[in-house]
Amino acid sequence: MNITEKIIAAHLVCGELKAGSEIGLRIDQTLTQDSTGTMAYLQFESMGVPKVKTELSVAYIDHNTLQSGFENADDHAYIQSVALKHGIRVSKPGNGICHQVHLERFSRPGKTLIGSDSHTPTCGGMGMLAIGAGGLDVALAMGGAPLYLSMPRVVKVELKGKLTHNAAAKDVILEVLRLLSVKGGVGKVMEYAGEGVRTLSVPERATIANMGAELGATASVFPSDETTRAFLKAQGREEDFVPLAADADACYDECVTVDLSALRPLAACPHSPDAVKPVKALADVRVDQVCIGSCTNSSLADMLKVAAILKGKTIAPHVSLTVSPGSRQVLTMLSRCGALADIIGAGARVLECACGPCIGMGQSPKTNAVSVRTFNRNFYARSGTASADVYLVSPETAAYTALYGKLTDPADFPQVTVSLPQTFEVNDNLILRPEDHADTEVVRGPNIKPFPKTQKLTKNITGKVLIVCEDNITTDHIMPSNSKLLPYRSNIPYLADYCLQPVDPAFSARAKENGGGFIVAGQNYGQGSSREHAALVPLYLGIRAVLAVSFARIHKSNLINNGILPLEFIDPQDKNKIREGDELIIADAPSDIEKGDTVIVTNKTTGDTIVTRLVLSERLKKVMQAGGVLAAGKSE
Ligand code: MIC
Ligand code: SF4
Repeated sequence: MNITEKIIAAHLVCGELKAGSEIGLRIDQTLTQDSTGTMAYLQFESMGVPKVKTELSVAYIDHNTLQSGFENADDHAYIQSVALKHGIRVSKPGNGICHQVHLERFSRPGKTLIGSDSHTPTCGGMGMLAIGAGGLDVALAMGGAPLYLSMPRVVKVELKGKLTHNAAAKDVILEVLRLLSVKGGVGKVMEYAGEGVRTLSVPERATIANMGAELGATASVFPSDETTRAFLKAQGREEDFVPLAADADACYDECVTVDLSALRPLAACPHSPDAVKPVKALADVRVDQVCIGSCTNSSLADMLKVAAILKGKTIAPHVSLTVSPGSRQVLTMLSRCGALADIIGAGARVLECACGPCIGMGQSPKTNAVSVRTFNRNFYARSGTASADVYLVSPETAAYTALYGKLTDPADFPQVTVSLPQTFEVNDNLILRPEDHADTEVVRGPNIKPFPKTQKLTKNITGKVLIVCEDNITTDHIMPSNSKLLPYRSNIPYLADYCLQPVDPAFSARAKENGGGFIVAGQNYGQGSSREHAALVPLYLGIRAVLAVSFARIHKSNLINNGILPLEFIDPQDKNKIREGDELIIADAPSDIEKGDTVIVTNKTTGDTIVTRLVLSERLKKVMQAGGVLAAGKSE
């Protein structure tokens, strides 16, 4: 068996290890963060489970940390209280980004983790099967339910050789993105193997696993070896170590090879993580802003490299440089060893240990700016400035770029090497334990509104096509997030006015005028974030079905969980038979679903009949018929 199969086999509750068939997995650990957490906990509360049934559940507060009104602080107070009451640990704001802190303090080889954040696979760097999911799936797992998913295909990513020329872990995953694209990983687990794995530290492996999310992959997994043991030992948790490797004769569904020695620094160009070019080819691009941090590249090793490059120098006069260490552990150690002073000395603006600019929580660049970031997503408008061009690079490239004021290839400079400490400084005093807070009462501020009610699937679903979108629409398009909107993550009626705004600012008004309708889209609809809001807001606006050429995994299950039909064109050309404003009828979805894998849609305006695909397991058929997973649970 390969590693993926081993972990799945050890957690299998139902189904078989046959690619594409539905499996149920026992979930050992869960994590939530605050921007998806409020909804996840409202849903969890509605299930009436007194205490979580997982081995470990942690609620992180790391996204909505700009408190420019009462809303975010209200949400923090709600999350802290509801989590402690139900047996969940709380990582307070300031303690760090969920994925970085989870890697340091809680990740364990061979365990399963799901999180209400698409970058949960970061802990795959520790040999966990770590999967991003919608808040509702995480709520269900906290209540003891398995996570259901299609048995993924397993792709072996064979790493050869060793990184040189200041190429970094970030360049490895950018290379995989260049090879496979943002939809290349859908339905797959990327399993890393080969002699090159041994040359990578755990944080480097985590960087690669993190951006597997950008491939659309279900998860990314590394072996657990002596490097893993050393990292756990340095975190004071050697007892959590177990070795994990693929059998010598393990089989894989696909294979990709990356020669680390041949890699040179890369950059993802605007506006997609797979628009990858060599940094050298971009050397004339003048840069206004450089941002270093995010769950992809904010480890101690990343920050030490940045400090080594910046030491004794000054950033270019036209550049604004921000640095956000990934956790309080990283920040503390940077400050103790003096590296923080080198970063500050060069002119960096040091931000708190949180997601910050990665999710548009401040630091939006100026009009038409070029912003170079060590983050994982450069989707259109995500920085908060729609006219800005965002490039994604390694910390090494970012640091040199900040110094020279234009995209700068670190391969032209001496190799930067840093070594990880034998022991990390551990201080978990910002992680609250439920056993110490037994009498917590749930605090609910006025910003917290109930989540919208789903509808049972009915015959004769009719309505207008409200929008026809292109390929690769992200959840950042469907439900934009920035410092102005994130405070309303627990207020769906408010957010509804911004649905699909970057694609068409009139969409929401049109949906309201027509009392709902349909969305039509191309390939990979809903890629990116796990935010369930990208389903809850359309639900609130009366969207009953989305017709697309294909869907991203998490978004598709968020739609099903909330009773919205995700219908795939069997013939992608059928998309061209539908125009905005056309009237569609789905005459009998309940019996179409009962009978098989297709749903018939009629375009009343043109007279065309369009056969769409909807492949559902027996369990999901019940969910769809009932109008979502909570409704299905109640009707059992
Ligand atoms: C993101 O990187 O897009 C986020 C913000 O972390 C999201 C979660 C959210 O929208 O709250 C994600 O990746 O799932
Ligand atoms: Fe936070 Fe950015 Fe990572 Fe999402 S991708 S969890 S916003 S740091």
